Amino acid sequence: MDGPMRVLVTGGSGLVGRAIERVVKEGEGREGEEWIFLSSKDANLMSAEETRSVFQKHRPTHVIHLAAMVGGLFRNMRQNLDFWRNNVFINDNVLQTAHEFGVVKVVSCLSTCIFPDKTTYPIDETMIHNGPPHESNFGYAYAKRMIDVHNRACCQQYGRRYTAVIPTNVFGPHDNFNIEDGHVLPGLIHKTYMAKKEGKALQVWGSGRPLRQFIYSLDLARLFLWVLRDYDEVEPIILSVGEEDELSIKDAVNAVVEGMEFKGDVIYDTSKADGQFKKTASNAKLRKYLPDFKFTPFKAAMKETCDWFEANYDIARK
Ligand code: NAP
Ligand code: GFB
Repeated sequence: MDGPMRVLVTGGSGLVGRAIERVVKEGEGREGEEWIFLSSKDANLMSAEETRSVFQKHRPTHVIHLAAMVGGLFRNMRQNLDFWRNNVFINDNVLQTAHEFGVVKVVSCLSTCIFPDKTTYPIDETMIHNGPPHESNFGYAYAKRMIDVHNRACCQQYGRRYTAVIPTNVFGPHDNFNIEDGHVLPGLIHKTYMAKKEGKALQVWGSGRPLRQFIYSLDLARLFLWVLRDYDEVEPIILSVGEEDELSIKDAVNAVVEGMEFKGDVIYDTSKADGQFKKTASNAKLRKYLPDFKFTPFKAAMKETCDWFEANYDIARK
């Protein structure tokens, strides 16, 4: 990329946005780059008018588009229509407005949970549209898939080189630790914190058997900067640890128990849903580009996240 970049990060106040802000501030930012991190208070991106005015104000050359209605399995099961509509509005406003304001590049976000439920493994980037997603989050999944459709259509009609990344489950500081709406790791960390405080057992939802790959938010942030600067395909790229790093939910529970130094009982409530059993994704495409990228070891990342939550309990989203 030549010339100074003025990067607008939508969803800048969230889990991934805060991680990008930290790595930029701690040295990954470059001379002449300007970074603007938005929250919904700066603009409700479901409104075309508010989207235009925030683009008018900042005149970005590049956009990292993170803003979305986001949630764990249980919130998705409750609100498939909201996840569909809200994310379609946000995504169309941001991508269309970026094009109209001449933004050079937009990097948007899909997710490994949007792939077909009935599929062969490992999943790779070519399989996004090869069948319906899992029933639990089809609203969110289809809305995310439309980003890829939008990027391909905008490239064909206007030559725009807008692209998207496909992160696996993300965790880290500044996550949404709300037990009902959040993802599994922040939910378990919050529940373990309460169980310790109240001297009660830790209630895990589901059987603990499903399998997941988890990426630390700070590792994802470093990969986002590489995609923004050096990844030139319109085709999306999976950003995930390898298949060999896949864990069961039970393994994740044990890591949370260790990270929180919890000594109480752990109970599995199998009346609660398990969701997708697995969504094993290949990171071979990423490894082709970055064979030497080092992920933070899971237990170290978990310890940092647990320590962050305990130190920031009062201000954490929960
Ligand atoms: P998050 O912590 O829930 O943050 C969501 C961000 O979007 C916040 O900054 C929020 O602003 C903003 N936002 C939500 N609705 C908005 C609206 N109507 N107008 C403007 N801004 C709005 O989410 P995250 O986990 O960082 O996810 C970031 C991206 O990664 C999303 O696109 C998500 O789909 C994707 N992703 C996440 C995961 C994961 O496991 N977390 C996995 C794969 C992909 P406020 O702070 O003001 O509410
Ligand atoms: O992160 P999570 O909610 O979403 O993980 P998914 C759900 C898995 O963790 C299920 C188990 O197997 C749950 O039974 N689990 C155990 C818990 N205890 C808990 C708990 O306290 N809270 C939660 N939330 N789960 C999501 C998609 O799927 O993946 C979203 O629905 C999003 O759209 C996200 O893309 C990345 O990994 O199942």
